Amino acid sequence: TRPTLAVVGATGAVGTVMLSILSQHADIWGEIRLIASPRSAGRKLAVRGEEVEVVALTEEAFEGVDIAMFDVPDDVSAQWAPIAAAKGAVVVDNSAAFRMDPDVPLVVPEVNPHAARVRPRGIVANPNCTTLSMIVAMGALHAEFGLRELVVSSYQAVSGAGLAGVESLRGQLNLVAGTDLGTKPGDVRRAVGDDTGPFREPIALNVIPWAGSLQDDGWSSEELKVRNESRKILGVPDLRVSVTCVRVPVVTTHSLTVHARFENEVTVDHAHEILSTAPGVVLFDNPAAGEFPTPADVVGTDPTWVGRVRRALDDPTALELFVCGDNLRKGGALNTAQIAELIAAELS
Ligand code: 2RA
Repeated sequence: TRPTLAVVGATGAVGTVMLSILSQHADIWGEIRLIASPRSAGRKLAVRGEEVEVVALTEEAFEGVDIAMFDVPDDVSAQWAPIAAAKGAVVVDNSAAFRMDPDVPLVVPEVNPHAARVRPRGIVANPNCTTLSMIVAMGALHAEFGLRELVVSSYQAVSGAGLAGVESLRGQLNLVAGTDLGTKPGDVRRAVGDDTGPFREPIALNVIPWAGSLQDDGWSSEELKVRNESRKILGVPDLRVSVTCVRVPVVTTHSLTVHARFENEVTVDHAHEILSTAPGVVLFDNPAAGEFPTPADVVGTDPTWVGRVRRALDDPTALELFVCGDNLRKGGALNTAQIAELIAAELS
């Protein structure tokens, strides 16, 4: 019999993309049960061409579930993922609640698929969307060259902050469209008003050097996630990682500039060879022809796109790259679905 899948958080930004991915991928599932907060229970959502009624998150909702995907806030996962696991489901969790738990594997199927097999808590974690937007490309380069250090800046889309982030950008763009705003200090802020939604500053006509919550010594939680998760996924606990996270007025698709330093000298040709054959990666790198990835073209696609590959002028062991990945697809729903498919193949 085919496994029963539960999608917990089916109505959110990632949940919505998940339902479309489940409708596009090979249909390996028996029942697909949609679970959400009691507020959304009773809503009907389309998956695999059928309307399915959303049920409320309760212990009974996990009855008979083989694999449960969670895309809910950290505290909801922390409470409910162990309940689902105790009911016998393998949980694939997309919150930060378990990512750094040594008894929970953190899995990217192109990079460390084997890790998904060892899951003492019955939980497998899905990385943060910012880590995921570059890690498939970095994993391929690491396997060939041995990564020593990453220096990263992110250009993160507003949907990383959920539907509220998207609404906020759209609302603000309406307020500034057709004006000459953006020419005097504070003019955008005054036009947009105090309600900047999930962001600390106006996001229309602006960039914000902040994502996540404040941690020690001025770091943001998002920056520490990229560092800690990259180390765990690549299996390099002492990898040197420095990250600055920046929010930009893009709806969906995170971009990152990466300075990657390796054990030995590297060449652009060799890096091109690796990136053009790595599963899940598209090399799009011909600046003479105007070819490099941008979020406007990458959104809605599955792979990690890489362009602007250069060898660092002052360090023959380092590469500079520009990477784009759809934060709701590979950055969230797609990677979760790929992990669930790996586990389903193992269970069957
Ligand atoms: C963001 N990475 O883009 C976060 C969400 N998980 O805000």
